[in-house]
Amino acid sequence: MVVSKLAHGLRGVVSRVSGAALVDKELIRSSLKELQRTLISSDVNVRLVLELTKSVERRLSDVPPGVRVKEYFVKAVYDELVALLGEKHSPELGKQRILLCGTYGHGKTTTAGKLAKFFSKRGLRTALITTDTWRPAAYEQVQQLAQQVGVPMFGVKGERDSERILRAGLEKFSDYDVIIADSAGRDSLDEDLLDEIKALNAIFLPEERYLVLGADMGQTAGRQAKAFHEAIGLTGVVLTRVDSSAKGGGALSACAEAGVPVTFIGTGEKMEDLEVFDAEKYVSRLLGFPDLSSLLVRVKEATEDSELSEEDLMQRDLTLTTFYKQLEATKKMGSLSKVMEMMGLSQKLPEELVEEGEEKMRVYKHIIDSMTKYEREHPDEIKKSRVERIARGSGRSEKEVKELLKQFNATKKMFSKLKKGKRLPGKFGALMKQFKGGVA
Ligand SMILES: Nc1nc2c(ncn2[C@@H]2O[C@H](COP(=O)(O)OP(=O)(O)OP(=O)(O)O)[C@@H](O)[C@H]2O)c(=O)[nH]1
Ligand SMILES: [Mg+2]
Repeated sequence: MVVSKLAHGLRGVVSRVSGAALVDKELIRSSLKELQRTLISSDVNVRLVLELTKSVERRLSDVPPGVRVKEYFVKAVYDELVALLGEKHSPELGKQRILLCGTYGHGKTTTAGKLAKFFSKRGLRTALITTDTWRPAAYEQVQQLAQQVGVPMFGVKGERDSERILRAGLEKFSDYDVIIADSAGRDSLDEDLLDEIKALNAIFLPEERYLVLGADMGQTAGRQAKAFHEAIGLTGVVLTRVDSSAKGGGALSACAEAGVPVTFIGTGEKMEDLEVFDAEKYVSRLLGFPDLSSLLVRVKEATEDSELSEEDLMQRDLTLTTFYKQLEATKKMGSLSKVMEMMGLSQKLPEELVEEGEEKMRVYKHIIDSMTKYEREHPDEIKKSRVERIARGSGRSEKEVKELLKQFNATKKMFSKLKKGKRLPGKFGALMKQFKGGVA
């Protein structure tokens, strides 16, 4: 299996460090080199690899008390790999249309069958439409898959007009929950293919627009993802043949970089060989580290203990260390804005912060990770040259670093009002407690 080459390399690195009696600079240095070699051989872009190892190195200069360097190394490698490879997909289990596109032979039709099985198994009435007028026997292939997974299909043998087929299929399956449309591929990503997919997209108006890509594309997957994304606004990539390509790491990281999330991965030729993509699970499996999850929890708790106390939250000045915690807590509480509004502070609330959601938080976290401890505690001192360095280190733009600082300052202002609110009696006092509870 393909992942195993990457897994093998990663496990080697992690077990060498975690099994060492003494973790010194030399061991870290050589382990990071090995990590680089492993990722590059999985076709991860060299720049991303260098950023990743630099990040791990940087974090090791700031190991929280109570955590051993080797544990922190494993945790840092885990975190950085998760950030590199993408996110977690949560498929909508409701009424939807899904359009599959891509060049020849990457697994569109197979994926159409797999997805049909996935959704129908979850109790949704699912149907397949084949609009492929190019591949000989495309109709029969879909017919066979549909039969295998037990869903109806629609296609018109001999019809050359894919748009007409799609319209008729839509009519036929108008009362179905999930309609999956397979499309024709081409040798390469050309105008003809993009025009056809744009036309189908305009008729179908699908909620999900997935590009199907083989993992053997490696980092070139990013280029295709971008091109299709520009054409029809992809909502995701389905990465196939993750089971048989050594370049899965490259393809996953390239899609994440291109800003198109990997939603499902294909892990074999059979209809059940489809997984919802979850970067954390995927990386845990790659690392295969015994007891990884308890190590992660322990390091997380120790880190939180050392970084965050109630005092930090309410009495001391807000720092970037506590800021990130608040972003997370705000999300957990659901609607900070409601609480704030009741306290008459709604004008001051940096709404975007709450709304822009997870992606922003991931970016912010990445940027904050690239700061030194001193910078996190003294954000006012982050001036031009530090902004430049942090941007370089985190692989984000200077604009984003500045934006984070701006958001931080806005929150800091709001926070000082909140602190005053602590003295408010009755209802407001209770609200404050609630806020504190959410944060702590
Ligand atoms: N090992 C493995 N093989 C896969 C996977 N997905 C698809 N395949 C195989 O890849 C080959 C091509 O799959 P298709 O689904 O026909 O590809 P397509 O994109 O529809 O091809 P065209 O219609 O010709 O453009 C078939 O042999 C599939 O069995 C996967 O996740 N793992
Ligand atoms: Mg096909």
